[in-house]
Amino acid sequence: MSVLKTLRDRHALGKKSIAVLVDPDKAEDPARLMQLVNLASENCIDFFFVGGSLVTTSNLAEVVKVIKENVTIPVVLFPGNSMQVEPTADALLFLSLISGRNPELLIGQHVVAAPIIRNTKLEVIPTGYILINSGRITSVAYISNTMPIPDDKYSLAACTALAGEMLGLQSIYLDAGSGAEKEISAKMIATVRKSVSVPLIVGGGINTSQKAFNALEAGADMIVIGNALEKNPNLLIEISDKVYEWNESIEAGK
Ligand code: 1GP
Repeated sequence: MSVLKTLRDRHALGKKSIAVLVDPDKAEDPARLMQLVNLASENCIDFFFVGGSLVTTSNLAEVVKVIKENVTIPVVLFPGNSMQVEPTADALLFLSLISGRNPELLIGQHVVAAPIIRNTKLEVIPTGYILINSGRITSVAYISNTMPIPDDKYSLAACTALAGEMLGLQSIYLDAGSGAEKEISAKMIATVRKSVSVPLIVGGGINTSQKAFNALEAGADMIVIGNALEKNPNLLIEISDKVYEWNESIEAGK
């Protein structure tokens, strides 16, 4: 099943999805990784995202292998650069960092990665990646050498997303950056949501079930949770309950 088709179908119905982000650098303890994989499976999490802005280990393939050997949840690569192409995953967010003006991350890395990706079976999901300021310099802002969009410049973010959609990008990922102090505001999510019709992914700093719910209610089709689960894996149970209730209410209203 295509990841993008799943997202589009759910978007059309108003249904929501959850992705658990695994940073290969933080997944070196096999027991903890298995705990997270099992928890995700028990709570019907929709996708695993795997990647990071800076991956210093060679653990990427191993993380994908552990997930794929144990559960059927699709694994979507969330690469920080062209080196993070792992053919055993299911799909890859082909990210263009459209909030920035670094040509390497708008098209440069893509040129390098494209012929490698073509020789895999990875589903390629062209995605407009938009960084929103979260109150401090995140790893992704630093590594990407780009300036995030100020968190009160709603129209700037909306026009950036719209331009991305007009360029043919098939989803938009609004990110405050991993471990962000401030999650992306409901107003920012709602404004961007109104500007595009493609699926909207939102992540960065979502560390309570209320924040997750707020993002979904504001218009996120999928929320991405990473950092918070390192401290409190059980948060996933609360968040998946919220998403389950949301999706059930859609079913009931049919
Ligand atoms: C980061 O959106 C992801 O790119 C997830 O962020 O680790 O803060 O949940 P967190």
